[in-house]
Amino acid sequence: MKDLKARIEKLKRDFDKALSGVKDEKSLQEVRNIYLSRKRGAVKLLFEELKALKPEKRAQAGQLVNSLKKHVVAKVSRLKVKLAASKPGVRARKGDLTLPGVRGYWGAPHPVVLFQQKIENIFIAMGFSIEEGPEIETDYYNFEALNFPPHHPARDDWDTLYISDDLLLRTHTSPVQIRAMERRKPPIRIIVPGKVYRRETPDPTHLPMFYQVEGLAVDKGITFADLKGTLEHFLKTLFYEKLKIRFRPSFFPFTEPSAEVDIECLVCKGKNEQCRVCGGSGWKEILGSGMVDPQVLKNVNIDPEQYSGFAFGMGIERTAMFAYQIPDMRYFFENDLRFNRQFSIK
Ligand code: 2NM
Repeated sequence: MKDLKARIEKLKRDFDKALSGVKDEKSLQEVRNIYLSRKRGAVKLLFEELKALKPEKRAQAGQLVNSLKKHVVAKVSRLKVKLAASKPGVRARKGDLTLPGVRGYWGAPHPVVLFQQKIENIFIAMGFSIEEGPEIETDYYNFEALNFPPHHPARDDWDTLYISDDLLLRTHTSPVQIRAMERRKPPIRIIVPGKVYRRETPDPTHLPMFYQVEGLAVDKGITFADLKGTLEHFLKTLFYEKLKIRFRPSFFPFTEPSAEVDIECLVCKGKNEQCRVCGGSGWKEILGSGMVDPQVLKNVNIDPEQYSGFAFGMGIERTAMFAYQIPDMRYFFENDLRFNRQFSIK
């Protein structure tokens, strides 16, 4: 027994020495097998020897052999973990500070939102407030209150998407202005940004859904001069101070008189007869506008003998396309971040 104890102590020392020379998993496996191999490992051979001992000595001897087995198993598994953690590949991937960083996902504010905010801020500075309303409207708010009689051919100019006989997707944001005038007394100064819908096939200048900003001012003594001054200030602030502007007579069922507002073509300044943006005219139509028709005021119980108002409307994408030279309206809704990121920092 003394003899066995000494042999096992020596085996442990030999094992420790062999293990201290191990540098990789392969040599670790080799050292392990010398002791733990099922067929010819030292532990297995020692257990074989125990069979020859008398039963009363066998238990104690078994404990000695087991202590060798535990010693080897514990140290092998500890070294195995250590070797795996210090594999050269793992270290390089975790710790190579010369590699470029991983860039996080970063979105971008939508160009329509940015341009809408630009417009809003100019009107807020003039004392207007922002009004919103439903995108699903009734025939009354979208047409009738705005002085389109039922079955009037002027309705054909707005390619309406109907939900039922009476419900439709608003074709402009004017119904929100009707609702605002019903709810409150003049003075009213509001702008109404939002989505509108028309039955259109998408092409470079049309979409079935787009954004508009409309505006409305109603008070005692509002004249066409207020309309001109307000829109002139707005356009000169949005584009640049020396911008040339012209008002051209037009027609809308809900305004009388009505005017379309053109600005000088910023691309060719009227100097290119083949200009793709203005068609060579030197002018670009930007806004529709007019004095609110007395019948519209009557429809919302505002007395047209006491009050008058002006109103206007513009397409946000259309105007942003002109301002930034964007050739195709569909880019706004492709959700390509390479496009969206061009309109803000980062
Ligand atoms: C435009 C052009 C001209 C307009 C009129 C009204 C209302 F409700 F006051 F009658 N809202 N918006 C208007 C007038 C809109 O867009 C091209």
